[in-house]
Amino acid sequence: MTAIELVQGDITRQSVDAIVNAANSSLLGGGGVDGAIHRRGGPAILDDCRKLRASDYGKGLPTGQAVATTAGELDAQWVIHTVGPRFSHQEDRSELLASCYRESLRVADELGARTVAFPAVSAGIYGWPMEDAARIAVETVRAAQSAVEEVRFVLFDERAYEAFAAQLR
Ligand code: AR6
Repeated sequence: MTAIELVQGDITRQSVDAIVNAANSSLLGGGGVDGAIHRRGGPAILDDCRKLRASDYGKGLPTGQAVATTAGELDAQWVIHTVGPRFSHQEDRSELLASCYRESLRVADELGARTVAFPAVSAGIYGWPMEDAARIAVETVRAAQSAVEEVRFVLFDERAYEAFAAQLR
């Protein structure tokens, strides 16, 4: 059974085994939580990402998948990069968003990570409505068969925190 914790704050300040990054498929950085993780984690993370692009992920990391790198100077052992879907009014991409959580936990299990921090994947620049993003995140983690002992959702602002808290009630 994976315990779920909620924290309002900055994911780059968390002390956990693995920090999940809401990346884009280039793996080469961006804004939002991705920018914050690379800034605080330092250049070792980008070095690892470049190596992944030069080896297994020449075309980038597909949406819904996850891959790990060093966490550099962050207080964690690994960053698990996942690529959320952009929200679409035309098409239901919920399954891809659920896949981000499932695949990140699968990678965490492979690594032996016991504590994992997640941001609200896709709920920023990728435009996913926060309530729905929170529902998918919580449902998927609850249903996951994972050896991870604690999933910590780290929500940047109060609105995001409240959306996740509502799902746990
Ligand atoms: N700690 C915790 N949450 C954060 C932090 C932080 N330091 N910074 C932002 N958030 P976003 P996406 C929240 O935009 O929607 C990047 O350019 C933020 O308020 O980071 O998946 C990537 O390279 C929001 O609730 O990720 C991609 O191109 C949540 O994290 C694209 O953005 C996710 O917002 C991915 O967009």
